[in-house]
Amino acid sequence: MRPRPERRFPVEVTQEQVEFFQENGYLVFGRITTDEELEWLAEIYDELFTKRVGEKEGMYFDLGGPRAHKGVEVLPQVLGPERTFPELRETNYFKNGLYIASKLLGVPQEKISGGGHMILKPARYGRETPWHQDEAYWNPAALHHGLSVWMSLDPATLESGCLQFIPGSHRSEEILPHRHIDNDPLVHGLVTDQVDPAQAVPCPVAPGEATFHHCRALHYAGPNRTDHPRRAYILVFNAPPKRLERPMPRPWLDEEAEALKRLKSLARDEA
Ligand SMILES: O=C(O)CCC(=O)C(=O)O
Repeated sequence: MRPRPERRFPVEVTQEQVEFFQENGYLVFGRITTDEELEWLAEIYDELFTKRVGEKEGMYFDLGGPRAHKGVEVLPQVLGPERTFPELRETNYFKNGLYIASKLLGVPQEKISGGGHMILKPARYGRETPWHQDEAYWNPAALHHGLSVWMSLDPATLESGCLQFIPGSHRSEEILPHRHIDNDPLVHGLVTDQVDPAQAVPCPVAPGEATFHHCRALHYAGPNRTDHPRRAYILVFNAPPKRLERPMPRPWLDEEAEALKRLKSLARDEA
């Protein structure tokens, strides 16, 4: 891999942007890195997906269901790309993302931990990412104060699957009930039915522009109906979570753990 381009791309955050995020649970920030860095990131991105890096350890899988489209993946995801490419933590994208996250969350950068994942919507058949709250995937024994930074390496439009948000949904007291995509507990992707899509605000972005969303904000991305892939690189930044005396129930996580256990014991019996 060629060396990381080093030119810095300084950003600032206005009080207006902080207030918009706190009120609405999302923010379209705009440009967050340089063209050179974007090109370099695209090479890394394509290598990770072509080689299906991390598949054996469960760090590469299809979020949209196992081989749902004629034997090919519809929503492949790479978790923790910085394990393979540690330089990803040195990028404008990562450093600016962390800086902006600290302003939006009102938490000093030193207290925030973060990492990345990548979701690819292949051209023409990339499946929708259904309505969900990110926190529904997370540890139920803690209260989370975090957000995601979402940057696309390609034009993200309504047709290719840009993010859409329900303004103010991050202020809900509870995590909404979720279920697994296709009601299959072995599909890692989650969906909630408690949403009014008429309230959705689509947020198209150009390559290298980013949106931010709170971990409880309801969001969605449509299928990719274009002839180009939609390559999203996402960073998740969290303040230290607060332990809860009574965990918030997340039965969908228990169902998934049970289904995986059953699958493993079946595989053992067959061996
Ligand atoms: O990229 C997508 O399709 C969905 C991304 C998402 O749900 C997230 O970043 O939380």
